[in-house]
Amino acid sequence: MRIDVVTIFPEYLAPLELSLAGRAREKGLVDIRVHDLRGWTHDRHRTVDDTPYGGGAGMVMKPEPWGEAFDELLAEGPATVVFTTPSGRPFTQAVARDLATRERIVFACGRYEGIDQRVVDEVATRAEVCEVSLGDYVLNGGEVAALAITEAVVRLLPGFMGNAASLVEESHEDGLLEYPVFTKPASWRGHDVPPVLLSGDHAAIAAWRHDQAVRRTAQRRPDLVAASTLMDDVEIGPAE
Ligand code: 6GU
Repeated sequence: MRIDVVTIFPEYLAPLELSLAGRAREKGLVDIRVHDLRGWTHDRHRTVDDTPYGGGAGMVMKPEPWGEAFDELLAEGPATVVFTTPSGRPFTQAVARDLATRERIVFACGRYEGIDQRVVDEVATRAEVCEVSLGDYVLNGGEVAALAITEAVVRLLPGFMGNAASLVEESHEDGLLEYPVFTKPASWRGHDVPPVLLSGDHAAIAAWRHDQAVRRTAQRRPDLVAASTLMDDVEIGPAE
């Protein structure tokens, strides 16, 4: 997979060189390229923003540098274009799984009050486009979202994870939050590991974990429970 990121803060994307995405890079699973939007400006001040038509607070990203950026990047081949914006569709594990199937993703990181809408509309005439939000809160720009989405997608690439089971058992892969986990010692500061986990009874452990996942999801994320198909015959009650 190839990932291009266009931003006015390329140094914000430095963590992609490290850890997770860095490992995938070394394995040759992903080719990540970060681009400075100002490289597609032509004025002395390398201007990327201007005042909004219709008035109002803040600045809007000008269309011309973005247009030239996409001309150059899309000339290198087709891509799915992700605009990171708080007014986008919520990013979920399902979106991550979809993006993980793509050959190439171009992230366009918005700043200020956003990018001139005509950029999104024009790019949509020549590429598959999605506007994606990390969640219902406001960040200063889409760079953190591009980082988060890249990390969620890259770890799903075939060959990234050693153990396939570890992917399936995670929070959100089955529509539930993950059950609580414990390690040694069995007793710590007066808190004991639930005895079933020491029982060696694998069926009982699996049943306990599923029940815990359902309870935790019901308490913290009732919105997920409503959507879950795994709720058959499970009663919701207090966790402890
Ligand atoms: Cl993608 N961008 C910005 N600026 N704020 C956000 C966001 C994105 N997702 C949630 N808040």
